[in-house]
Amino acid sequence: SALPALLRAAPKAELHIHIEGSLEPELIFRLAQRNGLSLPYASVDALRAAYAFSDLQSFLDIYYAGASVLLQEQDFFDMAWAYLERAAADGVVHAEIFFDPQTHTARGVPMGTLIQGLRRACRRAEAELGLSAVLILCFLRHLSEDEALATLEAALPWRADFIGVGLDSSELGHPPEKFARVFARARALGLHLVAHAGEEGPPAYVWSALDVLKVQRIDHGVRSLEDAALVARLAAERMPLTVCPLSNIKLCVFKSLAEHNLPALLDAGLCALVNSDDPAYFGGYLNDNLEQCFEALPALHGGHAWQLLSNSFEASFVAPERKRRWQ
Ligand code: ES4
Ligand code: ZN
Repeated sequence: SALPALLRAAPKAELHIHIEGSLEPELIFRLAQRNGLSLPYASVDALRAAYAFSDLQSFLDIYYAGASVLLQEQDFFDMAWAYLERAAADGVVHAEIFFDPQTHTARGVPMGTLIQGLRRACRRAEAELGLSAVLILCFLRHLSEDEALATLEAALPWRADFIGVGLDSSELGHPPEKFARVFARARALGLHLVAHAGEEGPPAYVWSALDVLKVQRIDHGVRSLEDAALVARLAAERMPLTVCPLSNIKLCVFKSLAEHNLPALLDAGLCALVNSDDPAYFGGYLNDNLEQCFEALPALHGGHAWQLLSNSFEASFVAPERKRRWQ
């Protein structure tokens, strides 16, 4: 059944979206042309045909290649603005947007160029779309902690332009504790803390994200259900899990949406919410994720829908009084 019009239009918060993962093939080609770059794909369709992934790493390889067309401030603005317009159409009234500075600074793009382009799109969304949008700086976990520390220091002139830090990229072999010092530094700076954990990695990575990094949300976290003591802790602390159903299917975390554990996460009393992760690569934006879940998972009912939307605001980093108005 189609997503009820009410749910489609209902206000919601999106808290797990990589802005580089919102770069649609059409925009990749347009930016490549604008910047005089040639792509190893003949057409938009040829590029999209390459979006067949077997795991997280096979996706990341093509995701970093796609992001390589971003050079000028305007490129970052155009990417973020396209996402924000699509999010607003899905009823998103608040977005906490991940960006990966190291992907761009490694190609010689100055930190200020990328942050200022993203910031301009966020400000325009507030003014023209009634959508509050804030930024979360993510460290690439396949790189060293020293590189993460240098990235945080390089971003400090724009400290007012991001509300927190996160941890993404290749999870297996790069446990949260590898980034203990940089998260402690971010915490001392008053930044919010989140980390990807329990997407491909084991429950132990969720434990160390909580205990060593002291994160306030877990991104993905779907493998937490393998560990009953962890589930009890997550429920007791109302620790949010930013679940990304279509992402999990495209990256083969679950075989099909019908086998996704979203109903079990909610029924365990966890503060789970639905997000799009990398919508240009995984086949849909926020309402597509919700719609396909409700279609494939008969265990989900109206109460779950309400819970997911309520959780999205509860888990956000907006001020408590604004949260109460939404919930
Ligand atoms: C990501 Cl799905 C996912 N997992 C980890 N890191 C990422 N970066 C962008 N998408
Ligand atoms: Zn993600």
